[in-house]
Amino acid sequence: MISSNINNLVKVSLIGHPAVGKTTILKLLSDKVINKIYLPTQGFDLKTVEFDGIRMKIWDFGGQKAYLNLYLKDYLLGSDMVLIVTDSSSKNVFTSRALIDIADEIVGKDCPIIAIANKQDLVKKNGHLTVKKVEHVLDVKTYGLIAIDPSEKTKLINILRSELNKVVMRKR
Ligand SMILES: Nc1nc2c(ncn2[C@@H]2O[C@H](COP(=O)(O)OP(=O)(O)OP(=O)(O)O)[C@@H](O)[C@H]2O)c(=O)[nH]1
Ligand SMILES: [Mg+2]
Repeated sequence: MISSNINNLVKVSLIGHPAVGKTTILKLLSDKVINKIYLPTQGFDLKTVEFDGIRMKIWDFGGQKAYLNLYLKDYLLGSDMVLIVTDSSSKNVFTSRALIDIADEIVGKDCPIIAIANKQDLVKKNGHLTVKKVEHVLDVKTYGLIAIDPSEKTKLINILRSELNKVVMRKR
């Protein structure tokens, strides 16, 4: 566990194709009520969240092709952790695999790339993939999430906490 008097600042980058739930994940961390209206992120958004003495700057990058093609490298440089978000539909999971390969080349081996299999509420309803299947396709550590459900906030914080503890220990 990290001592609270250490001023740890980490850059966490959220990437993924449009409408997979990146901005909703940011809302889950910082808003009391989660607005479900889809407003595509233009460029990027940035929020600072703090727990356990770790200050996380969370960068939420718009998933539209124009942003990914032109700015992904600039955006990802300096990341301490990348969260690749998928909506768990098979089409999106398969196209996300390529995004992981691109990110991997940009950030290097000291920056973990973790996947979020979001929209797990749609597994039964719409035939979306289970966490296990998403992890099998993406071949990176994968956590399931329902970002529109405020009760999942603790789960998300625990995911970030356990992954970031490893990052901060390594940075020391
Ligand atoms: N059913 C379901 N819908 C979700 C979930 N998470 C997000 N959504 C919805 O998916 C839509 C898109 O969410 P956003 O968070 O705006 O998507 P984004 O990845 O930021 O999209 P861009 O900014 O275009 O890259 C919104 O209508 C959300 O309410 C989830 O876990 N389950
Ligand atoms: Mg967004």
